[in-house]
Amino acid sequence: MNVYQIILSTIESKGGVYFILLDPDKIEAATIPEFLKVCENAGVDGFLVGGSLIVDGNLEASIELLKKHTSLPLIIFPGSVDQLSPKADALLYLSLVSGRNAEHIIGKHVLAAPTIKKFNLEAISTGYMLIESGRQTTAEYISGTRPIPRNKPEIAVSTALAAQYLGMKLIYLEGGSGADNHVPFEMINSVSNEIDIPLIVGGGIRNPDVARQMVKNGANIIVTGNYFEDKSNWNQIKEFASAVHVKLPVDV
Ligand code: 1GP
Repeated sequence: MNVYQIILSTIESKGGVYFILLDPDKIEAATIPEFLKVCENAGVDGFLVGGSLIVDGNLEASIELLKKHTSLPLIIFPGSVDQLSPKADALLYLSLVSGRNAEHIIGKHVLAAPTIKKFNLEAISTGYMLIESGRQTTAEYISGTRPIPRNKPEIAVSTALAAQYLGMKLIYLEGGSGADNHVPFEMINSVSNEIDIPLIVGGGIRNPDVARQMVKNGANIIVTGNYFEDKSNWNQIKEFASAVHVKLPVDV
């Protein structure tokens, strides 16, 4: 099974997929083995690795380290064309369909394509949509695009449908890392009611109840990042995973 098939079958069997996003700038090699063990025991389904801006971290070394300590899927969540590695299991091939900056819709993809081919990386085409979440986020600033207004679910629905009709395999509603406000439930509901491909939601999720509400409103994949950079929160990883796995009994 490739990673996309694993995602589809996990949605089917557990009712939702729970991914944790790891930022190579924040990865501490010393704590990774313990962190990954906690994640595996808690039922986390895989990891996204990458970020809009990597300052000090080395993506390749981070993936190598993570691979040593987990067999869960490792998926690159690229912030730029140099965030590619043959050691990852797949790549979210993000097209920033909420924006009107051609570089982030198709330009960077042309530059990355030969390397993806050479690495034989599974590229999962993803309609990536920034949703207004309070303050300007790194992804907005770096991409030079404006997010979809949070009170305009109809724009989000039309954008997601357009991405689906263009053949994309996932839709990602992104509030942005550390967002003040997560993507509104109403928008998740409206988008998921109209599309036929899996829906990922991330950004500013700091509470398992919010994650569950998102899944109940139609999100299929939930991503959290920042929250587990603080070790004192690790004891909640299981709660998050259980909240997303709506088809499994809560104590599993
Ligand atoms: C993934 O950018 C998010 O979609 C991660 O956001 O760090 O706020 O969880 P947080």
